[in-house]
Parts: sequence; structure tokens; C-alpha cells
Amino acid sequence: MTRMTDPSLGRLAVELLSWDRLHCHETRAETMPKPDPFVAEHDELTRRYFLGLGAAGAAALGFLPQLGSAAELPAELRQAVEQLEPYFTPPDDFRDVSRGKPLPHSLPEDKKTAVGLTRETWKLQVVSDPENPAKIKSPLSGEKALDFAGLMELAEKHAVRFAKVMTCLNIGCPLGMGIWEGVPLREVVWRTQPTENLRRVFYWGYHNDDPKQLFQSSLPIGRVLEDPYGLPPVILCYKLNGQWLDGERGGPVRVVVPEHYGFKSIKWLTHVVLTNLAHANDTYIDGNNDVDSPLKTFAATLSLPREVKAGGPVPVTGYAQVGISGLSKVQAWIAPANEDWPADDKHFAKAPWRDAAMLPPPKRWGGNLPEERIPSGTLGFDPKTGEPPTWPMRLSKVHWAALLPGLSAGEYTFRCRTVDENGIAQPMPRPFRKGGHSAIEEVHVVAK
Ligand SMILES: Nc1nc2c(c(=O)[nH]1)N[C@H]1C(S)=C(S)[C@@H](COP(=O)(O)O)O[C@H]1N2
Ligand SMILES: [Mo]
Repeated sequence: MTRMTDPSLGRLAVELLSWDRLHCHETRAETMPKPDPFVAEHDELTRRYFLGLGAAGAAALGFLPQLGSAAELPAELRQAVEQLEPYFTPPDDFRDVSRGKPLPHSLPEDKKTAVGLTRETWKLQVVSDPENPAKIKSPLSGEKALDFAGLMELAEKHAVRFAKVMTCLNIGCPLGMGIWEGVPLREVVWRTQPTENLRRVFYWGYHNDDPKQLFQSSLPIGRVLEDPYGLPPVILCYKLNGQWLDGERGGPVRVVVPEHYGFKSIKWLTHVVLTNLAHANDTYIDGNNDVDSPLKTFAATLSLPREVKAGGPVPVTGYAQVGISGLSKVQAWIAPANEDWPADDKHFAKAPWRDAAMLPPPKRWGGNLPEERIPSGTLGFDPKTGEPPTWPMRLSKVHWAALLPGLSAGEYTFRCRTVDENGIAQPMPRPFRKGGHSAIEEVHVVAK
């Protein structure tokens, strides 16, 4: 296989990065809770809570223990929590970073029909790489190419559904959180009857028949055939949040790789190539990215007033992405903005971090799920109760909240971080930006 190089990719990555920073912050500013006379009154719960804090100084943070239910929150925080984004993202609200001129999902219906971008006309070729052939007995091509009806036949027996956050490696905040349904990719690989010399799987989608627009990805065959403990399979996905996968999200069929950043989840899938080549050929390599770096665990704020009244409590909410190593806690810390910090502690490991409250599974899941219900059989959810037995779920998101006690007038820097299931705090253990975002977020807060 030749590796396509698109000279614009590096620039695109930079553009996305700056756009993202702005966009994330704009979004957060919009969702900042409006002042409400109701929150000015401290109820009994809040008073007890503040009393329990002890004298840790003006810059100290007060936090709640692990929450059983959002109803346990003090009133000041409850309002901010009620205004949080829905847990699952309605498919239309995903942020779109698709490439293509024109964007494949914007093509007129007759063109979509002609090029296989409808469920009626979709076709998938699964063949051997002519340059580094894998030995297979029965390629799925020509007459034998897989169509949507064939995929649905496989789905009857093999369909899986799982929750996963879709995050771009180049962008700091997730694009959306969904329940993805599909057929394990290995089912179609096995249909080709491979016998030997199969080390990797390359795959790409419709790209206006223009080699310069090709966007491709790859996986080791081992990952396709076997799921590492606790991970869902790599799927040929045709539904999101219980509805047919729409064109913008990569429909009729896309790949979804549970533990990876978005670039491995190829949209408008048309080709799967079985190769004996041993190394990755992902388009994202061309942006100097680390394509073997699965989802990281990190925390970010969603609402935090930039200007607060001195002495008043400050509600903060946020989310954490739960990466491959899980999440044990979210922590926060607010410090005077001009505070010097030892240069040999650049990750603030010695700061007086306090635990924030991780929110329990929401009462309403959002995401425009049919009948507002988690599709039955979704991995990670109890089939009887519809509730997740372990929380937070790996490869997904969890919301958190904290109430900062009154600050004296001045400027502050608020920081939040995660600690993963191995006890490792952000931005470790994989601090390099080209393997995904994990920098500790800093927000400037002024108390007046
Ligand atoms: N065919 C194709 N697939 C693609 C892309 C693309 O441009 N073309 N972009 C990838 C990237 S970089 C990301 S982050 C995800 C985004 O998925 P989403 O649009 O569903 O949020 O799609 C991936 N799949
Ligand atoms: Mo991406």
C-alpha cells in the first residue's frame, strides 16, 4: 500500500487545536449558571458543609465526598449540576470534524445512492493487499462484496452495543458521547477465510474518488480478532444512540474502535484490506501524531464563573474522560494566580488537591435515545435495571462538581485533574500532546 501524504494535514491539526481551545471555552461560558436569588440563601446542608471544612486559608477548597445521589448536593451546586449537558449527546449535536470536498454527507441523495452512501446501495470490499498479500481464500469483492442486508444478517447473531466517547486526538474536548452499535469487524475478516501472512488490517471510506482525500486507518490483526480484557470489539457500526447512523456521523457504516481516538473510527467505510505489512499506515501519522496512543484519562471544567463575588461560594462543574486506565478520582485546586511554584514540580504533584464529587449515573441519559432508554443489551448496563453496575464506565465520560468556599478579593488559577485506576495523576502517564490531550486545565478566576 502506498501511504498518502496530504501536505495540508499539519496545518489542519494546528487550526483544529486553536479552534478547539476557543470553542471549548465559549461553550463553557454559555453554560455558566445564571445568578439566582435562590442560591444566595445557604441552606442547612451547605452551612454544615462549610463548618466541616476547617481553617485551610482563603484559597482552600471545600469538596464533597463521593456522592450517592445528586440530591445530596448543597443548593448552590445543585443548580449548576441541573444545567449540565446531557450525558449522551444527541447525534445532531456531535461536533463535526469530517474532511472532504465536498463533505460526503453533504452530497445530493442521487449521488449518495450512486456511490454507495445509502443503506440500499452500500458495499464493503474485504480483500488482500496486492503489495503485501495476506493469504485469504475468499475475498469479499465484486459479486461477493458485503452489502447492508448481509451486514444485518450478521447483526442478528453478533450485534454489540457499547458506550464510548468520540474524541479527536488533535482536539482537547470530546466531540460527543454515544452508544455505538455494530457487528464485530472480525466476523467479516473470518468470512474471507484467511490462512496466513495476515498481520494488519487497513481500512478507509468514500473520499470522492480522489486519492488526495483518502483518510485511512489501521489496526493489528490481533486487536481485531481478540478483545483485550474488558474492552468491546472493534465494530462495523450502523447505529448511534439506537438510531441508524446518519451521514454526518459516517453512515451508513463506519468503523468504531472502542479504546482509540476518533481517527481510527473511519466513516463511510468502503474498503478493508488484509495485509502482511506489519506497521501502521494511518493518515493521522502525517500530522506527527502517535497513532498507538489510546484514550487518556483527563478532567476539564464545564461551568466556572470567571468573575465571582468575594466571600461567596463558587459552584464548579466539569467532566472527566475515562481513558484506558480508568478513573479513580477527580481533584481540584485553586491558588492565587501569582503564586510561585517550584520548577521541579511542573505537574503540581505537591499541590493541596482536594477530591471533587463524581456524579452518579444520571436519572435521564439524554442523547435522543428511543423512549429515553438505554438500548437493551448495551455492554456495561445491567439488562434488568438498565443501570451500569460499575461507575464511571471506562472509555466514556463522567460529570463532577465541587463547591469552592468564599475567596478573598484577588486573582486565582483554578486547576482540575484526574487520578486513574493505577493511581497516576494527570498529565501522566502519557504526557505527550501528540498522543492525545491530557494537560492540566487552568482557568483564571477573579474574585471581586
Ligand atoms: N472517512 C473519514 N473518516 C473519518 C474522518 C474523516 O475525515 N474521513 N475523520 C476522523 C477523525 S480525525 C475523527 S476525530 C472522527 C470524528 O468522528 P465524528 O465526526 O463522528 O465525531 O472521525 C474519523 N473518521
Ligand atoms: Mo480527529
